Amino acid sequence: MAATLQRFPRHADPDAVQAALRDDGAAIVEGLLDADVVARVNDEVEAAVAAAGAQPPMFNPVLEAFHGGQTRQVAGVAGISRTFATDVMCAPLLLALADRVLLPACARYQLNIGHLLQRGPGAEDQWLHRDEAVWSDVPRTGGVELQLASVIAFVDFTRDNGATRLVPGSHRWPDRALSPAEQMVQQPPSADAIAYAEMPAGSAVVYTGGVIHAGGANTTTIPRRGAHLSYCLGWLRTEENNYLAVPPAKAATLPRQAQELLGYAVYDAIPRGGGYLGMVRLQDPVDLLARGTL
Ligand SMILES: O=C(O)CCC(=O)C(=O)O
Ligand SMILES: [Fe+2]
Repeated sequence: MAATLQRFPRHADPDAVQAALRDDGAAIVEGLLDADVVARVNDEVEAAVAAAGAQPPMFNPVLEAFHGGQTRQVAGVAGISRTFATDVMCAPLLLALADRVLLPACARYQLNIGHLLQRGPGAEDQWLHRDEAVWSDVPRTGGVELQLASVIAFVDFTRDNGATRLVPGSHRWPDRALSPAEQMVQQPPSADAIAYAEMPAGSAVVYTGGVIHAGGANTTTIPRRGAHLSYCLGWLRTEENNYLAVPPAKAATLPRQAQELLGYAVYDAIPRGGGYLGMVRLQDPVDLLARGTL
């Protein structure tokens, strides 16, 4: 018997989803996106997905191995698909969860990465990992979550076509306190500890950065198109350089909330007794963007 995750509708009480995140580290939100949003994103990314087959190798071959040779990757999706930047990245339930998970440890959170991952036929199981390992040098201090992540289905996710695999409760395992390198040599989770995020297109599996998970093997002929969308504390370096992925001229065409999430807003922790990060010419860049003077 495989492990399971709690499932919620899009209009669920965010507190209830947060409770599931606290217990299991992960939860499924069915119907997070309307069918027309799914269709528009699919349309807007199509050319980039087609071009992804001919991309130069990644800067570090380990990353090719991490996603596997059959996976088409498109980074910077917020700069490619306006619908992704507005309706997906700013989805109210995702932000309500980010408020709850991340604001206790920051004055503002930000987009960490918006990454399309199309696991093609023949893709093998991805390595099980914790996403927070990217910040391997941040000391693990009790209870502070660095990240709220999601994988959003842009086709139906099934166990056979590569649905994300997650290990509920693994955010509470003691090995989380080890360095990422030490975690790699721990005993892998047993098969029955793994839950499969089977869900219809437009649904998402949401999880915190300490949960062990990975993409699944695709034994079908259908490419599994998903988006890895995650937010992190506003004082961390982001996985993707979002200012370059969505440069000012493009960011200026987006709503202010999207600009803020992309990192254009100053990080102002002065009311919390701290300082500020990310100003330009002594101003808040998001205001300069609004005035057309960035
Ligand atoms: O593609 C998936 O289902 C998971 C991807 C993932 O875990 C990652 O990119 O960190
Ligand atoms: Fe991951």
